[in-house]
Amino acid sequence: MHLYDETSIQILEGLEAVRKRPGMYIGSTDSRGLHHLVWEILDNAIDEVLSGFGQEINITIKEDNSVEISDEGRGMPYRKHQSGRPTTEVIFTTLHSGGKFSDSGYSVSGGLHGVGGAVVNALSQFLVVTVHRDGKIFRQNFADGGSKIGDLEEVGTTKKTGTTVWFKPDPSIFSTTLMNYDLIKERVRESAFLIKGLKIVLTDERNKQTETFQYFDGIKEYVTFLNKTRKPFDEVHLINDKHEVNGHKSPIQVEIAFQFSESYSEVIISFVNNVRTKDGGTHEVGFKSALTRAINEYARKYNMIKEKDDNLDGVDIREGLTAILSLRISEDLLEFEGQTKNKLGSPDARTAVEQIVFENMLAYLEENLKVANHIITRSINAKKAREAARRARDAARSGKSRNKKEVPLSGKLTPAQSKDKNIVELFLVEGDSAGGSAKQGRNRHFQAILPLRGKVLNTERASADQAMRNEEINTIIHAIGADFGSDFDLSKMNYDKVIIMTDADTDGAHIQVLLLTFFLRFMRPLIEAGKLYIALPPLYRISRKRGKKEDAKYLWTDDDLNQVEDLSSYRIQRFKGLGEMNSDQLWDTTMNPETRSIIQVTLDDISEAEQKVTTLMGDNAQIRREWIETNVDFEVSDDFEVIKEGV
Ligand code: TSJ
Repeated sequence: MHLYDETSIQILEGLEAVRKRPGMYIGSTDSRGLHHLVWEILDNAIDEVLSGFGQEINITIKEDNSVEISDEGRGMPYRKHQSGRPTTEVIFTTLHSGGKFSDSGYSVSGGLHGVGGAVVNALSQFLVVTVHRDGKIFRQNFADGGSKIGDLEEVGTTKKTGTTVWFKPDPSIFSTTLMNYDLIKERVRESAFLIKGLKIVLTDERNKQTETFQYFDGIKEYVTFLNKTRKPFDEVHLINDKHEVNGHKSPIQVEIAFQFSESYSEVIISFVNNVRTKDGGTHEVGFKSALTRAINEYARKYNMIKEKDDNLDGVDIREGLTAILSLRISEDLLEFEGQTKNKLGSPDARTAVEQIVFENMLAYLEENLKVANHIITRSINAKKAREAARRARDAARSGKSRNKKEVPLSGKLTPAQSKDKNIVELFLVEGDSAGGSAKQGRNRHFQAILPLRGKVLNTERASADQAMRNEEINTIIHAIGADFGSDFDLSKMNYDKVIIMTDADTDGAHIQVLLLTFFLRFMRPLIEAGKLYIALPPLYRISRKRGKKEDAKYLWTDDDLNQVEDLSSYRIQRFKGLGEMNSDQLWDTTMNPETRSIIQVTLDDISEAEQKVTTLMGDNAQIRREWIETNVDFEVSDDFEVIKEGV
């Protein structure tokens, strides 16, 4: 009995540690951390599918923002563990049950290696696990951070097998407990693309919607999906091969789907063992280098580039490329790099991808001469355009150009007094009149204003050269001062923050998207460094007399307005645009770092952002109109995180 007590104390301490420092286990306690709980449970269910048991997973977001995830696998083991307690209970109450989940050689989907259940339990208001196994149904309940409500109980009989976990994140831990359907949907769709045949049914009981994700063509369909709004000039091509590594049991499995389109953007998304490698790594390097080598070899063979000419550059070849890389690598060959470990470091992955892609690509080009010629013609043009843009830029820099088109017509910029790159902010402001208010309202010491006239160029459908010649774009590039495209140099930026400030209406949303498209394509590192923001001007000002004083409030949404008590006693002012605010109001609500709210644009999910941007910016005006009409409240968009400053 003494032993048992000791173990149970240890266990309590284990979960207590998670509650004391949730950040250590799930990164943060904001919306991102909240969804981490969902990923943990989902990854466990997916692992069971990958082990070969069950093909279907159900996820339900309930009305109270609790989440239920179930699989049709073997059902968690429930018999007595060596500690004397049911294995199920051990899984949800100890942090040291990791390891025994994986026995396949390949480490499967990410996560906390088997301690996910306990971590989620520790951070939940309640958790219920139900196991269908051996013809019986077992259930156990936990509450308030993983405390046992009772023992594992047999609650019925069944013909099915599988595991169901229902949990509700603890509101005393998380700053928000609102489940984001779109975010979960993106993740679910990604998993369904990566694991052929896996069926995931996602239900949201808050607004009664259900969507099913299942792709029998895997990453091939992923590419088709990403290129939905682009104009591909060939079928999706699939490479699927193994590469043996000396002295290692399991080969590296390389699966790549790609397609070229008439778009100018390059989209490469990579995964290792079904986990996204957001920062790329050796597999992407191998892919790019093989592609560049194969195209150049082919182009020389058919005299599309002359003997004396330089090779085509990788960046030019990849214009219009959409590619998904999915590798399976055994644990012993896995290396990750970087602060967030999102970058693959394994040297063998580079060799494997490079060899497989080079051979496959050469054969592909020889068999598809028309496509090959088109890719090469396009990259020759891209190279010319890039060189022309560079010449124009250099000329503009040295002030030698006499060509009006090539001169940056800036001069509209109202600079800040300070030149301190660590504090200065650049506001990109819609329209001259709002620009005027912003100039008046700003803190001139550290805030610069650049008014933008009319619509910004749609850079999804423009070449780098065209973009460069566009006056607004050119002015932005010059103001930021860090060049653009492959020459972009974050350390040269003149500003600490670039803040997009538009009216809170449809046109404003459109301008935001156009600017996001531009930054995504030409200054991505600026976004990655967290330096791009969207200002949130309020929609309403309400005020009433209190004796001699005026009692005034700003409101950001219609919901806020409807929640005001005794609204009829207020005077309500609706701001149709930034220009309707006086400079003090603009400063207080939108520009003053102490009191404003701004959105930091993050690239949590590049594929999602990219998809959105192409959908919005591609040729399909209908889709764009629909999207904007349903998303006029742009600030609640999923891939952008709202940062409340001050207040
Ligand atoms: F995260 C979690 F632990 F809470 C969780 C685990 C959540 C969900 C929705 C599913 C699962 C889960 C675990 N599904 N399936 C399993 N499988 C096992 O734990 C299992 C089953 C059978 C055997 C066996 O050897 O018979 C071994 C294991 C590890």
